[in-house]
Amino acid sequence: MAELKHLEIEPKWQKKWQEADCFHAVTGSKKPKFYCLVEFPYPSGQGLHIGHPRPYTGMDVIARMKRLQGYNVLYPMGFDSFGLPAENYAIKNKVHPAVVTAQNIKHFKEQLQRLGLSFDWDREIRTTDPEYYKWTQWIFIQMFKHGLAYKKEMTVNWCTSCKCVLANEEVVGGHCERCHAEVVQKFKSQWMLRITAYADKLLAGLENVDYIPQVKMQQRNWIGRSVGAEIDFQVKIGAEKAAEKKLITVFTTRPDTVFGVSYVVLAPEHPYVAEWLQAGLIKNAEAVRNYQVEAGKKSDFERTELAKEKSGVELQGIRAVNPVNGQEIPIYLSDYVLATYGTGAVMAVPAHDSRDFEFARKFNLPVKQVIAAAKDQATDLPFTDYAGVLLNSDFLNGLTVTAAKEKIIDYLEKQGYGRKKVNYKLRDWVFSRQRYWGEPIPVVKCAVCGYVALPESSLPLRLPQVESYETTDNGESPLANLKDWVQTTCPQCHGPAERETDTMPQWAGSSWYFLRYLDPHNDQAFAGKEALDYWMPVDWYNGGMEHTTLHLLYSRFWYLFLHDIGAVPTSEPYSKRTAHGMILGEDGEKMSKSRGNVINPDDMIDQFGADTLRLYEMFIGDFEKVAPWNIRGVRGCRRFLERVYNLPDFLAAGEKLQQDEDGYSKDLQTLMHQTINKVTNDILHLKHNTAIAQLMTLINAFYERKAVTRAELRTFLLLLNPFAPHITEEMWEQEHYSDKMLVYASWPTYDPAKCVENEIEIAIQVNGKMRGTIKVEQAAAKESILAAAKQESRVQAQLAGKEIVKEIYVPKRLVNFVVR
Ligand code: ANZ
Ligand code: ZN
Repeated sequence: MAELKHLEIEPKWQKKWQEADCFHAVTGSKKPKFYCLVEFPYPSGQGLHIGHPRPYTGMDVIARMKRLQGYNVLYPMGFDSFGLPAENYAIKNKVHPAVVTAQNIKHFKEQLQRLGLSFDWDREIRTTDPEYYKWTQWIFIQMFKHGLAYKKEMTVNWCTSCKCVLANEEVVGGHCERCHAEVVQKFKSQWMLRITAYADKLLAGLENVDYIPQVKMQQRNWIGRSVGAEIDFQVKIGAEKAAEKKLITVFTTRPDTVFGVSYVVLAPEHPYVAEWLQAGLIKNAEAVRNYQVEAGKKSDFERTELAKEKSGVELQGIRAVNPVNGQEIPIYLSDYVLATYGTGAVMAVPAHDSRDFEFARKFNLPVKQVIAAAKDQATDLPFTDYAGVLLNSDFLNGLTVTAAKEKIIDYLEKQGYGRKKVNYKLRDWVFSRQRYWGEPIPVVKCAVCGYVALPESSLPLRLPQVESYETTDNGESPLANLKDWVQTTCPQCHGPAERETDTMPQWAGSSWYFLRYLDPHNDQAFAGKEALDYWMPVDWYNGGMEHTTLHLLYSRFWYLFLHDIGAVPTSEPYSKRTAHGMILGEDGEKMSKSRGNVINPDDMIDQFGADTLRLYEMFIGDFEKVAPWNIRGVRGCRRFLERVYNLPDFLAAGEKLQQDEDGYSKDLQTLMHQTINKVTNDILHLKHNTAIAQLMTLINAFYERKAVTRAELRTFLLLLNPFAPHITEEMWEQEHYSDKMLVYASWPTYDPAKCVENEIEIAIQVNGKMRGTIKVEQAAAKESILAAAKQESRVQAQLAGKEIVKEIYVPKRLVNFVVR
């Protein structure tokens, strides 16, 4: 038995591929292009995680098959190297984050190269290179010039441990996504990106791309387009006439329920409350102030938790008037209404909204039913279904919800009581971080001109050296300590100005990185027109589900903007998006140091080889589902490869078999064609596990027969190559299939006609009793089948000396001889 020496074979082929630059993608090649992309890693100090090879190999399999099929494949890799962990490490160990980052990248790259991934390393990028972030800054300036980057005073999520502002997406259950410390609300002036201006375009674009359904659904929900109405409620203070006072405008998706309103709720931060307190119009001012303080301590997440017990306080002395029926109703403050959504005010309809229902129960407020499941049918409350009929609603009575909605909006608009309104859940993107290790924001603040962008010719604005990487005590970035750097002149009026000291968030560099791969050394543009026109859009992008509403949405936004200013050729960046599942520990739990269930890829490669690791991670289960690690599975994959490596032992026997024009033996012809068909199509649908299972079936057939023809082995190696590229190259060379490496060969083709089993089995009866079977060609004629049936030995014995009085033939199934 030949020993599979992976520690010799694998580095040998990695070196050969690198020397021959096999995976270099040429812009402008006449071959059809295929751009496949995986999310580039953050080079953490822990090195590559066992989860990384899953998506990288998954796409590598596709890239390798596509190359063999004659495509000009671009499969690039780089490093998303700005961010907190390097900075926290720098703070602790007093080393520059750039030094830590360079070390980490070196280690990561070595690990990636050991996996035999077919990346085009000539195009490697690092978001921390000034030559790279120059263009991140350039894009920011374009957004600034188009009014999409602006500064805003706002309450922000403040991580008490990182001392840093977090985006909503970085707050999980009221805690920092990274360090799990408590997040509180803080008032701060922040750079914002107006992603909301692209809400409709981001939704519309989803119609024209091939993303897995969960991704589309999550992006749609995150954008959260709601169609409804704004309705104005007059305010009545004391005995004064309502009409002379302010209007409370509510946003509702259910204007059809307006006759069922029993009170109005304002967010505790609603600006009217402060005004009325100031003016002394609220009788229970102290209780109201206390309630505001309590609400301010909670995050939006806690406030909107459905299960939470409702709390609130009435604004005594002030009431609202329902415009449709003139009814006077109370006004409450409650934290279940958010200041940041809609108008920060809600018309409460307890009979048809669960939150309002709980609140009304608690505060003893009326519950007025205005919708029933069907006419005259008793209905449990709250009834929140959309399918229903209106009642107790004047001119809306008897209408369906949909019809009532239309009619009431029309009425409100005619009367001047309200208007149709579309709202989005999507918020603008907080784009400032008070940290060191990020792209400097290329803007100065001038006392005369306001915020002014740096001239593009001055980019990159490099990160200056600092003594300490810690956030200043008042929460400013460490750059704020560099007085000489901060003091500058205004590019517009040449008067004194101050530099922005916030840096960009982690998500900046990854919002456009897939464009830099196309032309990574261009110093005139983020990428040249020829490269953009040739390669875009990305044909297939695979990444984690956790990035659906962050990176994936952000990068679409940047790209859609670049398209609007004519900087990129297509309307969407990614034609296709898939997602992979996580790999869990053997215990079915997420791998983590604290659980002690972490598997290190280096150990696996040392012990079993990269081919085994690759094959195992592709065989572990459905690509998009989570899968627990299983060392027995790894050993099984290793054994499979050992069987592959010993297949040449069967070649001598294979040469003696009768072969068809492809060199396949007659008995395995169908299976060969079926396997090519299945592996090809399974790979295209990311069903790598079932493709591998098919190859296992085929090798079992070789072993059962103890023979393989040269052509069968050749096809087998080609089909296995995307999964196990090293061993297949080695065997290709050993068997002298060509004087070139396997990577330059062509993917095998199949004949659909030969995929179907050609022979069928026919049962033979004599006087209705089963006596035997024969195999015949699909297309065989009745006469030849009857003749063959009579020749079958057991049948022959039954027929001997008898007279056949009748021959019955049921096509493709059975022959019955009636004898006497
Ligand atoms: C009256 C009503 C009656 C409502 C009814 C619902 C059912 P989406 O779909 O999420 O847009 N709402 C409006 N602004 C709010 C805010 N700032 N904080 C909390 N809730 C708010 O939901 C819109 C609905 O959520 C609105 O429609 C409003 O309650 C509430 F039978 O108005 B509705
Ligand atoms: Zn100026």
